[in-house]
Amino acid sequence: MKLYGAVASPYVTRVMMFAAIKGIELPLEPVPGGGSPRSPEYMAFTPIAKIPSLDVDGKCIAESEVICEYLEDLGEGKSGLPADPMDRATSRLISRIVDLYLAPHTGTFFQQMNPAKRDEQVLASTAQALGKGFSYLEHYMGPGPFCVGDKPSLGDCSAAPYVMLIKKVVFANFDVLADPTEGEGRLATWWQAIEADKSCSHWVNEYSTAVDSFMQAMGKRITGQA
Ligand SMILES: N[C@@H](CCC(=O)N[C@@H](CS)C(=O)NCC(=O)O)C(=O)O
Repeated sequence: MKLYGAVASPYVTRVMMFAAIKGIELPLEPVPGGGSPRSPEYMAFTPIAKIPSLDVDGKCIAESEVICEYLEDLGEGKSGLPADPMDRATSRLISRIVDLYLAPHTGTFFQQMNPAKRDEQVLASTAQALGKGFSYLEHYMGPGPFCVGDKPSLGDCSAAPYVMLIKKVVFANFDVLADPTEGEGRLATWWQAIEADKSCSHWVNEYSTAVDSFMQAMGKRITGQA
């Protein structure tokens, strides 16, 4: 069993962090066919053509959340979901909120990165939508300090890389929304728990470094240096 992808993806990082909190080994390899998800070789394996995908004896499991659920179903290592059914649902819901209410807005901020081509109206409405996404996270998180209880679970693995991406793309470049992981609120205590947990912080930091390289390359493109 191996995971195809690169750590520059929040979805790949989600799965690697999930494997880490479970304490299971998961080799991460570049996608077959030269590293591009659009290579014919990779598209024959998964026509969805996105990373990550899990190779289980040549069979493909696509979609990061489904891969995490598969790893959980294998029954190896520690549980990556809480024991109580309501808590399990909450952890899964946090993951779903990330995909449905945070992730769709990040691309717009990338498009608005160049101040010369910025549309302030688009920026304001997207910031409002992103703020709503954060309020959903905050609403459904349990008392914590993690998303649900005192151990990291699926919801944390989905939210932490994405929040790191939003820190780098949105909070570092636009003055449209306050970072809710700073200060005293529930998302701040959650972020502190993520940073204090070795498995979570290891993968958040790996991802952070990868995003920095990407942002640097992107900055050069915007300023015409590359
Ligand atoms: N819903 C998918 C999203 C995966 C995804 O969007 N991956 C991006 C990288 S962050 C990708 O592979 N993009 C390649 C492309 O769009 O060509 C999941 O959870 O696995």
